[in-house]
Amino acid sequence: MGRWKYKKGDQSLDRLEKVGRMRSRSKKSKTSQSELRDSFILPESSWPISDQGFAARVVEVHKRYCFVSREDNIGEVDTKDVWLATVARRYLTADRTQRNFVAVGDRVYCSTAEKHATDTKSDLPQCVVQHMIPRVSKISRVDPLLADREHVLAANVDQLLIVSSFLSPRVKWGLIDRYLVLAECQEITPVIVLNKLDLLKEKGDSEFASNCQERVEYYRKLGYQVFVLEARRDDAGDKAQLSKLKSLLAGKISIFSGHSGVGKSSIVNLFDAEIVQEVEPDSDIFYKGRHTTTYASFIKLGSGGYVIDTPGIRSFMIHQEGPIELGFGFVEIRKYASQCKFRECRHIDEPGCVVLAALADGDIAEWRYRNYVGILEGTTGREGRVRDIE
Ligand SMILES: Nc1nc2c(ncn2[C@@H]2O[C@H](COP(=O)(O)OP(=O)(O)OP(=O)(O)O)[C@@H](O)[C@H]2O)c(=O)[nH]1
Ligand SMILES: [Mg+2]
Ligand SMILES: [Zn+2]
Repeated sequence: MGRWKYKKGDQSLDRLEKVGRMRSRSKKSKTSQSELRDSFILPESSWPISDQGFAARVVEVHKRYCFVSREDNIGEVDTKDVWLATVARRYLTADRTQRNFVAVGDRVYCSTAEKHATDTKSDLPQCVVQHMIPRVSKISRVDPLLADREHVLAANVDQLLIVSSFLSPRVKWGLIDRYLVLAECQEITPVIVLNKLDLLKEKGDSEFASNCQERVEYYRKLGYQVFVLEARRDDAGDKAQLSKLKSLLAGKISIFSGHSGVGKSSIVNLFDAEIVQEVEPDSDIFYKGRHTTTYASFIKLGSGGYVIDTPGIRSFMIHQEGPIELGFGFVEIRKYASQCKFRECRHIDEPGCVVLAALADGDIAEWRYRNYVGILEGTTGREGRVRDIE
């Protein structure tokens, strides 16, 4: 459920979209669809100057509408000032390669709308999204509903917090690696957070525990920040780590992403979130697979900075197609890839492959290499399907 009340069963927004579609269709010959799309994305310097307009951040996205909050000229978002927004009708038929027009974190230009214009029962003030600033970065995946469409989960973020739990649910290292590839390619700083240390201590067998320890050290050696937390406890297990993470979040926009039930909302709540995030109430050790957070939302932290708490994702297929981008996303492969005999080397069985030599020497961990191959083969497989990897 969203954070702001919007009465279910109110058909006005659906109607609005249909009307928009009909009107735009009749004008289609005058303005091509791609021109339409291009005119939606406009740098701030080209925004129309109007008393009725204001700059805002998208703070929550629903199927037919979104919520935005005003942003001042130094980038402060007043997350208590919430508006119900719809995208301007003229864009609704534009060519879509993406699931949504806007994503959480998008910076938009809105014009105020008369209440009766959208005719909703919401008490919130209403506005229309007229333009969007080109995105600086985006976190996106292949849309699980339509494979050739992109689903942008969030835009304009500075940091990606990759959250996993050791157990309940069990950590998926392959998912962490996919997120790392995305962060490397988008030039977003990744931060790895491993939660539920208490469960690892209580329930994890020694082999699993030492395996986890080894991987944490390997990521740290690669230069990644790794935090190990117990978010259920007030002191999160380790005060020093918590205050370090707090200072890392201050002054930035960070997205928390990962599977459902790993403790994303619990961690957000440790940082004095302006709006307390709902957490799976049954803190039973066995996780039941319920999604507690259902919409990504943009939250101001009392301790400084903004975070985007997201619902747990079931699948995360990335867009990186070929070995060059993928090899770039694995930093230790990137280090060697330029020395391979062939520029297009996939580092599978090519002669003169320096990556394979580094693997044989133990410079590249086998499990990381396996994840690289898993992603590569998954995305280039004959059936064109993306296989999930562990
Ligand atoms: N044992 C243990 N449980 C934890 C810890 N952190 C969070 N939990 C529990 O794990 C469950 C899931 O936590 P949430 O914060 O709702 O997880 P989430 O990642 O936000 O889940 P979604 O919103 O569904 O994506 C809750 O019952 C928490 O109390 C921890 O460090 N140890
Ligand atoms: Mg949550
Ligand atoms: Zn190679």
